[in-house]
Amino acid sequence: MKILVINGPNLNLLGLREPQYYGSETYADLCEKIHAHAQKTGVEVAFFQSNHEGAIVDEIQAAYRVYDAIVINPAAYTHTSIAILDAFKSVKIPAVEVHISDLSKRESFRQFSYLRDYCLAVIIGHGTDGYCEAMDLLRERLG
Ligand code: CA2
Repeated sequence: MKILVINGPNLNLLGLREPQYYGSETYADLCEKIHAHAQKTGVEVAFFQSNHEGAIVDEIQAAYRVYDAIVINPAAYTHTSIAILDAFKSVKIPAVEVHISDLSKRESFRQFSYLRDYCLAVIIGHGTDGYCEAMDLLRERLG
């Protein structure tokens, strides 16, 4: 099974600020953790991070017939992007949405997600472990 992990804007700076929400792991640590979990569970994994909405749309489109599933943390685009939702609706690749922080305890503008109804599941507030849980869920459902 081939899974693409997409991270949205500012997640390249993970570990540099707001440890109360995001912990102290860096983006490189996150990718290493996911890669190790993928190896242990026999999943092929690839990573994409961008600060640009269009680049994320391009990557989702390019994933068509290449990846079996996508794990995505759209970051701030969660709350704003119809374009990312439309890209998923076009390619119909199964996806799980992940958020590192517990959005239920944060600002009201973070309570809405354009993507959540498309996704098989949304994992919120489990820190970076949420990405591994998302991969397990996709393996169980689609594997
Ligand atoms: O909790 C999450 O994973 C979020 O998707 C993270 C986004 C935020 O806009 C969403 O509402 C919730 C923000 C990502 C910022 O990433 C950084 C984290 C630490 C240090 C620097 C950037």
